[in-house]
Amino acid sequence: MGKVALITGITGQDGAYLAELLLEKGYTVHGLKRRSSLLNTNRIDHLYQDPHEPDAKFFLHYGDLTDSTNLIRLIQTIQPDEIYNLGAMSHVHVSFDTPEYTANTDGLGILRILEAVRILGLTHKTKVYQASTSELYGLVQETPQTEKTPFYPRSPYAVAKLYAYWITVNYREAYGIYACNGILFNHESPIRGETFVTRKITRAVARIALGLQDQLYLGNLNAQRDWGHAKDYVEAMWLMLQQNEPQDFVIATGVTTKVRDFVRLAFAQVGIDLEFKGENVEEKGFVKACHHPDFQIPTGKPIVSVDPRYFRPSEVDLLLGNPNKAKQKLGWSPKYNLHELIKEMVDSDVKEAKMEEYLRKGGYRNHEQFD
Ligand code: NDP
Ligand code: GDR
Repeated sequence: MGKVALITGITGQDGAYLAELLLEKGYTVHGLKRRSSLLNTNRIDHLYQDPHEPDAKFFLHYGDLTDSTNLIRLIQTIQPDEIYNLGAMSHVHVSFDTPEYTANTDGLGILRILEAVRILGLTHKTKVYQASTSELYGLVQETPQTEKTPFYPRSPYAVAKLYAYWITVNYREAYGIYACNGILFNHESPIRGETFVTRKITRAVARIALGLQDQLYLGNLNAQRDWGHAKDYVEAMWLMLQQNEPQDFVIATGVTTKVRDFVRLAFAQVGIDLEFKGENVEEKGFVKACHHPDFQIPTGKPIVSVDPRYFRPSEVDLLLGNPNKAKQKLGWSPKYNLHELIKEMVDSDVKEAKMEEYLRKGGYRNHEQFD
């Protein structure tokens, strides 16, 4: 009999990659999905299996991390061997606008899961993974950051995740639950949410190259992040739950890059050389040269501008992880480097933008024109 896993946040970037990985490994995968007025399963539609089929291994359940009774009932019915708690209000900037909701979901969500495991007498059966984050380091006390670096969260999101981190440690120590924190640094992919900076950039690169958009507006170009590929990172989550003892691990590439350099590298992918001029809010990126035969953007044209609305009330300036413990104990190391990641993201967004261009050329504007 294969193992049974429950994934919260299955409709998100990591949930989709993890579900794919676990299905490949022969797991039966159950996912927690929020009810929404529009379909929110785009990232996992390719994994759908008809639940009427006798050998179906993929199931979705309505639920929410703010609803304890729902979580208890589902965990009782599913009796999972492993729970991956990936569900969260995961946007740092948005957490300043929705701090209480973020605390409830991102802080208390894992408490509800751990309590359900305890109440249902599953402490020795069910292993739990908590999606912790490099945002815990915030105002960094040490570089590179390791499992031992002190935390100093800088957003309602990070403060909520700090509670989640420690309640996971506490339930491990108090009740012997196999519970781990993966302290994951930023990880991206072609299915990254469109409002995180990497995807916002790669989408804009594609749309600007094809003439579908004029400008890209960004916030702090000087922030530095340790960016990896989500596919590599979900593998680390799985490895953490396959050890003899539960432990917490930093997962990172060990390379940090400025947002401004990510922008340059992404535009270079479509043959556009960018030059930055100005200071802070005046800052603009100008086209220095365009080498790609298919994309003709005039030299001197400003295509990137800083808009202070994207500045955060308190910022995390520099993140750089040291993944040595994961390398040694899990045998994990990233397969993708930043250049491969950016290439995959830009190529995928160029494909999407070409589809949009094709529809526009064919006269398509929106559904209303067919009413
Ligand atoms: P996404 O934003 O792509 O996905 C978040 C998921 O959580 C979605 O499925 C979302 O559902 C779901 N969700 C949101 N609120 C609730 C709720 N109240 N109840 C149940 N589900 C909810 O995030 P990622 O996949 O990028 O990240 C996965 C986890 O890892 C998150 O916890 C994030 O904080 C953490 N993390 C991410 C890192 C990264 O770089 N990606 C780095 C470190 C940690 P819906 O689709 O309906 O919105
Ligand atoms: P982050 O990711 O806050 O690190 O959280 P994000 O991509 O949102 O920001 C990274 C850095 O880029 C700067 N930035 C901008 N960010 C956004 N979103 N939009 C912009 O226009 C923009 N311009 C500059 C930000 O200020 C920041 O410094 C992500 C999330 O996935 C979290 O859930 C996860 O825990 C952490 O990564 C690790």
